[in-house]
Parts: sequence; structure tokens; C-alpha cells
Amino acid sequence: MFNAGCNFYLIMVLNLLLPSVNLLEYENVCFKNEDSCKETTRRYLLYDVNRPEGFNLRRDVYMRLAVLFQNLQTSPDLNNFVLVLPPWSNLVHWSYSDIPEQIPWGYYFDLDSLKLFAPVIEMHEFFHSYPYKFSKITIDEVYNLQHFENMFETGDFRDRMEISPCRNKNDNNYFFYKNVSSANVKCLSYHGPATKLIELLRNTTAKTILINHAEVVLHDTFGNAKYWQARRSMRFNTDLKRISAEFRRNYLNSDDVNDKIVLPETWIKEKPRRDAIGGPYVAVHLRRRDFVRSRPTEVPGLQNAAVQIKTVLKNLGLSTVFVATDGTEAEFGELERLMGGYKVMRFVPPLDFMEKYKDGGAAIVDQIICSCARYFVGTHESTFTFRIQEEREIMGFPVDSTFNVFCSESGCPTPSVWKIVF
Ligand SMILES: Nc1nc2c(ncn2[C@@H]2O[C@H](COP(=O)(O)OP(=O)(O)OP(=O)(O)O)[C@@H](O)[C@H]2O)c(=O)[nH]1
Ligand SMILES: *[C@@H]1O[C@H](CO)[C@@H](O)[C@H](O)[C@H]1NC(C)=O
Ligand SMILES: *[C@@H]1O[C@H](CO)[C@@H](O)[C@H](O)[C@H]1NC(C)=O
Repeated sequence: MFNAGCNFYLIMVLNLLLPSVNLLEYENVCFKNEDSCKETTRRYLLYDVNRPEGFNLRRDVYMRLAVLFQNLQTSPDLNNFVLVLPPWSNLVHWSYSDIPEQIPWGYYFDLDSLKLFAPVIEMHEFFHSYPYKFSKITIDEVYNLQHFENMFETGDFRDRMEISPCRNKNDNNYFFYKNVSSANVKCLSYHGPATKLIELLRNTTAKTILINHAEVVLHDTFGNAKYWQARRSMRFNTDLKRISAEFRRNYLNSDDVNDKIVLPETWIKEKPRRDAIGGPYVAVHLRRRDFVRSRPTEVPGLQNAAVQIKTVLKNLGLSTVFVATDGTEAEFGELERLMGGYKVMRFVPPLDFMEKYKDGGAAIVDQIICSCARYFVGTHESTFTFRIQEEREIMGFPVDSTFNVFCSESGCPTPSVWKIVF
């Protein structure tokens, strides 16, 4: 019999072995084995995203940079760079107070899983590694990215970058930290994929670099195997997964084993599959608020939505719909009424949940529950919906159970279909 100590040791060994058996090459990586890491040689890339961008677009920007950092692992002169994850603060769609929340990524994602793809650290770890405690942090070089002004007029879409005069006002607030600043701030006109930043990193000996407006950098290749590895590495925080599982078990008669959505322990071991069944419910993502205001003809009215949900339920012989929405209490009540005899469920986060995980946590629980459904209907062109569809691709659902969007009064849009690639 193993005693607890042996088991622990075994797990440690497995953890250490894991990176060497995967396809990615980590031989020279410092982040896996802290002791062999010379702090003095470590370099840090911090990044931030345009203030009005939402949670789900920000997840996409992370993937672009994660792919860059995955690339850096194989370049001996740059593999001492780590990517510092920008804390989540004052997101436009989220309720927030004057005091920025600075929520670490670990509240939403599984850091160990992210680290199996790219060398990332949290902002608080960056602070911790900074040699002078309780001092001000001065970032060596800050680049505010901007698009080239006249790309469309000149038709010049070549990849390029150039230090240029700043066209926009940059607020340089450094993630709302009062003890972070820089004396070296430049604007960089940029057009190209994230890996083009390698030229910038090679052009300097700076130890700390901050890229603002990182959404300007593009994906190296959207939708290829590497893109999906980065996406698969973004597993959710285990506590949020547990809370979602409890909700599914208690209210939706759904669990991973019966639903045939058990995934391997790490994303590295995932394989192509299409045999997921999902829980006995239909899930919908009904994006409201700014979507209703900014694209009224593309978002269905509630009555219209209810008719469509009933049709899907009838076709599948199901009686329960799970609703993820950012709509108001009144809108949900109205939808529930319009659904007549059907069971209409939603996740109402308890107070202590909201205190800890905030709107981002509630959004993720909604996304997880939607991703485990037998059938999903989303909102056309919402990145919240896209992220659910990706999750279902990873879990191995049949394509036609996933890429469905609501029709609106002005017609039925053709949903974009981005299938998983291994
Ligand atoms: N809990 C919950 N929150 C939602 C839902 N839909 C939207 N939201 C909230 O609204 C925010 C806006 O959606 P995001 O997808 O993050 O914003 P975005 O990246 O601009 O993407 P779009 O949906 O395309 O606007 C999310 O971060 C959530 O906080 C939902 O179904 N459930
Ligand atoms: C900077 O301030 C934050 C809190 O605002 C703190 O957590 C961090 O430790 C500080 N960093 C340093 C190097 O003192
Ligand atoms: C690269 O370095 C040179 C010399 O310091 C500088 O003039 C140039 O602007 C730099 N290019 C970029 C893209 O940073």
C-alpha cells in the first residue's frame, strides 16, 4: 500500500515528467523548475488591452500572446521571457466600484494548465520577484500599440512596425497600480501577428516591457492546431468547475460520466472525438444589454426567442432549457412566462460567490453549463457565445449541436463554424 507521502511523491514525479512527454519542447524553460532559474536573467513581458474590450475578447488576446510565448521557448536568446497576466479590473460590462478589483487569473483559469502551454505568471508573482520590496516599480520600456493610420487608403497590408508619434491619448495607468510607472513610453505602429513582436524583443535588453493595446497584434494562424492548444490550455478554475457540476447534478440531471464528456487530466492528452452526448437539456445564450441597443435587428425579441427554444426542445424530446443571459430580471421573468409548461433554469450566483468571483465567475459558470448541454443555441457574433462553442468543440460534441444561433425578426444569420483542429 502507498502511504500518503508516496502518493504525493508519485504525483510530483508525474508532474515533472509531463512536459517532457508532450509535443512541446520545454528543455530550456526556466519557469518549470524555479531553482535552476537565475532570477537575474529572467525578463518580463507585461501586456494590457484596450479598456472597453470585454472579458471574452480579452481571452482571445491572451491566446495570441500565449502562442508567441510558446514560440519563444525554442529560441535560446529569448526563452528567459515570461508573460505577466494582467489582473482583471474595472471591466466595462462588470459592476465595479472605484477601487479596482485586480482579480488574478487564477480565480478564473487553472494556472497549472496555462503553464503547460506557455510560461505565464500572475501580477502578484511579478511583484514578489521584484528585488526591491515596497518600492516603486519602473517598467523599462512601454509600447503603446496603434494601427497604421492609412492601411486602407494605401492598401499596404504588409507586416511592419515603426516607432511613431502617438495618435491617441494613452492613459498609462499601469493596471491601476499606483506603484508602477515608466520613464520610457513610446508609441509603436504595428501590423502583424504576435510573433512579429520577437523583432522588438530582440532589439532591446530591457528586463521589463509593457505592451499596451495588445489587441492590435493578430493571431499567428487563427484556428490551426497551435491555436487550439492555446485554447485547450485555458481550462477553468477548478472551484468554478465544481460549482457548475453541482448545479448540473442538482437541477439538470446532468453529470460528466452520463453525458460522456469526461476529459483527460490535462489538455495535452486530449484527442479528437465527436461522441459527447451532453446533459438532458438545451442551453441558450441570450445576449441582451448593449447588444439589443447596438444591433437591434440582429437580436431576437423574447417572444421570438421563446418560440425558437420550444421548437428545439420539441425536436429533441427535451423539456428543460438552461438560459445564460446578461438580461434583466424582468427579461428573464418574461421569457420564463413565454416558455409556458417547460422547465426554465438559470444560475443565480449566491452572495458569497459574487463577493469572491464577481461577474467574471458568474459568466464562466454560465459558459460551463452551456457547454455541457445536449444542444446549444447562441447569439450571433457574441464572443461570449464563441467561447462556449470552442468549449464544446474541445469536449467532442457533434458539430450540429453547437454552431446554432438565434434567428431575429430580420432573418436567420449563418453562424460561423470554427471546428477544432488537433
Ligand atoms: N453571467 C452572464 N454574463 C453574461 C452573459 N452574457 C454576457 N454576459 C456579461 O457581459 C459581458 C460582455 O460579454 P463579453 O463577451 O465578455 O464581451 P465582449 O468580449 O465585448 O463580447 P461580446 O459578447 O461580443 O460583446 C461578459 O463578460 C459577462 O460579464 C451571460 O449569458 N451570463
Ligand atoms: C505595489 O502595490 C500593490 C498593491 O497596490 C502591492 O500588492 C505590491 O506588492 C506593490 N509592489 C511592490 C513592489 O511594492
Ligand atoms: C530598434 O532599435 C533601434 C536602435 O535603438 C531603434 O532606433 C529602433 O526604433 C528600434 N526599433 C523598434 C521597432 O523598436
